[in-house]
Amino acid sequence: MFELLKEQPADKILMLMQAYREDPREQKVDLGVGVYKNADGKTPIMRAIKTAEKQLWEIEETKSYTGLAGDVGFADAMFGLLYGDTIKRETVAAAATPGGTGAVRQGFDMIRMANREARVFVSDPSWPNHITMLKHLGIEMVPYRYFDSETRSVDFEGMMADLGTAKPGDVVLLHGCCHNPTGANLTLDQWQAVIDLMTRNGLVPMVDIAYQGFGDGLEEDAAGLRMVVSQMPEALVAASCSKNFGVYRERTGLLMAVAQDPARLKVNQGMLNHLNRQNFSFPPDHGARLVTMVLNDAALRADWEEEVREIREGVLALRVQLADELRRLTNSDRFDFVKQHRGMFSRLGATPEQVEKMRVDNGIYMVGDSRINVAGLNARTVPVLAKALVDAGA
Ligand code: PLP
Ligand code: TYF
Repeated sequence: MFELLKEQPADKILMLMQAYREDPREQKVDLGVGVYKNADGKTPIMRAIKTAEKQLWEIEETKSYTGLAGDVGFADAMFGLLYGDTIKRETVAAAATPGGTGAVRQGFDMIRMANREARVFVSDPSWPNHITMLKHLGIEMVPYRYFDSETRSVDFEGMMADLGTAKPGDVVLLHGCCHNPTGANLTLDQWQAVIDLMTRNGLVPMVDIAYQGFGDGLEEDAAGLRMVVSQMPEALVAASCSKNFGVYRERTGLLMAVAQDPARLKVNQGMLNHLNRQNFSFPPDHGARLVTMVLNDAALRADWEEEVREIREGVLALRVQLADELRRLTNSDRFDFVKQHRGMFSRLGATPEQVEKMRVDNGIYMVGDSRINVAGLNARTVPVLAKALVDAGA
């Protein structure tokens, strides 16, 4: 049987991680995989998570199975974080999943079960796993223009034109905030225009939110999502806790089906439970429990919000430093977009050859499309990157 299998292409981002590890140079700089790193290059366990973990060790009495959808308390706590008081809890069916990836994957599964004809419109570019998972499931993917490589901001006209070709029942996949890989995001007016278009044409939104709190703030980063779920009759929402709670390896995420009509709740919840059961039965619980404890305890929550703020402001400061350094070196404002971008990533607009040159000459590792993880920089390496970019001719 195995001889029938073909080799699968590797994940480019994960391959880059491996190449970085194998590089013996001391001055190497890792701007690859989207993992937050502090100025020392470490990905620490967040303070509130560590405290919750100690508490959990004391109070946890069983490791028996949770429910198929995970602990309802996790969904309740995440509901508050994501939606505030913009929608009613009884409009949201939710199931814990292994990470945001699990949520996205099962969201796609649910689309396919509901409507075999539905196509999924995906931003060009997007997180590569969006595309590979759709392909894996045999769902037709339609790219929509998103990034203007000249201005390095959103090509909103192109986006609207492409979404205008979607048929009723097609799904529009949107990044909730901190677009991966570009760092370019919609304004609230643009969110509204997309919502109006989706409403007019009977399209179904799916929002993938993996970086809440890393852009402009916990509330600010959820604003577009909140507009979608409060105005549209239905939405799928995939949330990841990996980055904003720093629980990457615990695999903590949540898939939600939001429906204005509360009569949908029972069927939607049953469908989410069903999908969990088909794929892995019970979702992982440890990370979800820590997140729930942090969100529900006033002191832990305040400390967590403070640490998310420190992370966000640290990344923003690096953006400003990088843009300013590039302004100085190039005598132009053409890299100012770095300051406008939000979240962990920016697509710099260097060619694959220039990216390769920076890797070979300077030991700087970024994704081949010139996406950098800004959090991989520190005050010392910002000028190194800026100079390398200019030397490479970017
Ligand atoms: N969606 C986007 C856009 C992402 O960048 C990520 C990356 O980590 C995820 C989803 C899923 O993250 P995880 O499965 O680690 O929670
Ligand atoms: O885009 C990133 O770097 C993060 C982490 O298969 C990641 O989203 C990368 C690749 C992957 C899963 C997560």
